[in-house]
Amino acid sequence: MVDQALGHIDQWFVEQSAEDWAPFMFGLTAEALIDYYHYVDQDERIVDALCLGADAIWEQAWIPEDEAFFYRADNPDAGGAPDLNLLIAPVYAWLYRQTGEEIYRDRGDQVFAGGVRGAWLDGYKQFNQNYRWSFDYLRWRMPGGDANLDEIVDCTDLGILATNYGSVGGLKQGDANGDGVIDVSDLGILATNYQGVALSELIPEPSGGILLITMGLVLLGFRRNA
Ligand SMILES: [Ca+2]
Ligand SMILES: [Ca+2]
Repeated sequence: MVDQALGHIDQWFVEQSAEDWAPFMFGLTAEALIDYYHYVDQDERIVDALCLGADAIWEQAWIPEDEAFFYRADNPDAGGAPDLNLLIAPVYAWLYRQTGEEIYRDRGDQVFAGGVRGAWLDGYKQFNQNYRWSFDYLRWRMPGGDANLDEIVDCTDLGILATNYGSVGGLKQGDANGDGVIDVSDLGILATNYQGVALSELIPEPSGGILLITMGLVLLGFRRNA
């Protein structure tokens, strides 16, 4: 089944032997492959194929003025279909977490925003299409501070942030807010999301979380500015 799903992506975007592909078909295929990656086997072909497909639908099917992809490749002039954006946005958020490439984060944000703004939700089908997978978009997009992408914000991430503190870098270097610099703002975000619980809820003083994390940096041997 995995080989068949990867074969579909190949037929759509490499061999280009199937003219009736659609961005939502890629989204559904990607969802199945991501589930396989998480629950069965971390097959690296999946990340490569989804990067290829996400790049291809962005280049061939994204209509900026509609904030949506077209519906089907055999009728590309029908305009954007924002009802389907939220079947596709999670792919970009997942690729951002896997690769650290900010272009996937930024494209995913545009796809998600276009879906939220433009989707018609009155029909059962359209409503379900919008909400069946889009919560994973938020889950993969939001937890700042998870530098090693294991979906937990913990001391490993703190160590990565400490190593890169004061440097330029991306998600995988500890840049939690996406401004390209690893600094105290990222430390605050990491503290807020630490182990999925805001440290401020565990420690009485308002600044206790930051204080504890700062002590952690010292313990980890952070000496860059010393
Ligand atoms: Ca982590
Ligand atoms: Ca930052």
